[in-house]
Amino acid sequence: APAPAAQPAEAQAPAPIKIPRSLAEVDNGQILGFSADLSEDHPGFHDAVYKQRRVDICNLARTHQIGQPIRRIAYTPEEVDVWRTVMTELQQLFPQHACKEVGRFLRCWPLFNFSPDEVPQLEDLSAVLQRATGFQIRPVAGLLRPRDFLNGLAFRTFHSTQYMRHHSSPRYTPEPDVVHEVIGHVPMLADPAYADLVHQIGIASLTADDKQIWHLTKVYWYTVEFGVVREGGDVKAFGAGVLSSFGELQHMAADRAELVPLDVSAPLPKMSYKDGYQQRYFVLESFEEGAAQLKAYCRTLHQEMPDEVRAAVGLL
Ligand code: TIH
Ligand code: FE2
Repeated sequence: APAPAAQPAEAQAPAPIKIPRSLAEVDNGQILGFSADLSEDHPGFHDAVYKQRRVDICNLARTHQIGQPIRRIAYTPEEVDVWRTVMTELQQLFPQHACKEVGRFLRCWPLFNFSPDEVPQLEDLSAVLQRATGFQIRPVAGLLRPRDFLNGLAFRTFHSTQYMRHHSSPRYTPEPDVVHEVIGHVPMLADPAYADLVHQIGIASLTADDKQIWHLTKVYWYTVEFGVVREGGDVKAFGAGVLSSFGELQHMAADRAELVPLDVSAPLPKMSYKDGYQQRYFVLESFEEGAAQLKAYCRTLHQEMPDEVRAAVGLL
C-alpha cells in the first residue's frame, strides 16, 4: 500500500520525474515507516521475537529478484492462528457487508480456495492472478513511497508485504500485512474490470508530478483502500482496508461513520495510518460509476506521456 506522502514544500524546485520503463526501474527498496522498525504505538513494539521475525521476512523481500519465485514462508503456528481468527471472523461478516456483484469481490473469492488452516503463499496467488488478469505480485519489506507503489501498478505489479500482523491485535493493524494484501487486494485483482481500473491508476502515476501523485494517492486511499459502494439501500465494503479488518468492517457496518459521495476531482482530506478506523467513508454509487470517475481523472494525467512509455505499459 502506498504511504501518505508529505505535501511538497511550495518553495522547493520540483525534482525531475524519473519515469520507469520497466518494473526493474520501479524502486522497491525505499520503505517509509513500518518495515521492521516498529514505532512505539505499534502492537508489536515490545515484542523482540516478533520484531526479529519481521526483520527476517523483510530481508527476503529486499533480496527478491524480479522473475524469481517468491520465497515461501513457513508461518509459525501462532501466525496461522492469527490468520485463522481473521478468516473466521471475516467470513461471518462478508455475506452481509462485503460488496457483491458491483464490487466483484465475492465473485472472485472462490478462485483462491483460502483455508483457515494455512496462510496463502504469495507465489501461488501471483500465479492465479497472472492467469486471470496478468497481474503479478512482488514482495516488499514495508510501505513503499506512493510514487513507487503506484508506478508498479502500471506494470501490472502489486507490491505486497509478507509478514503477519501482531497476534495481540488480529482485528485491526495500522499497516498493511499479509492478511490485508491477501484478503483485501488479491481477490479483487483477479477481476478484469477491477484490474484494468488499477492499471489505469498506475499508468496515470507515471508522468504525474508530486502534487498529482499526492492527490492520486488520496484517490487510491479513499477508493481502493477504504471505499464503500452502495448496494440497494445499504453500503457495502469495497476497499481492501475495510475488507481485511473485522474491526473496521464492524465499524463500517455499525453506521457510525459519516458517508459522503465520492468526487475524485475535488480536494480530498489528508489520510493517515495513525488514526484508527475511518470516521468518514467515500461512497461509490456503483462500481461502474466509481470506475468511470477514476478513469476520467486518470486520463487527465495521461496526456503528456511519451510513446515509448505508452508502449511499455501496453497502451500502444
Ligand atoms: N487496517 C487494515 C487491517 O487491519 O487489515 C490494514 C491497512 C490497510 C490500509 C492501511 S492499513
Ligand atoms: Fe492496501
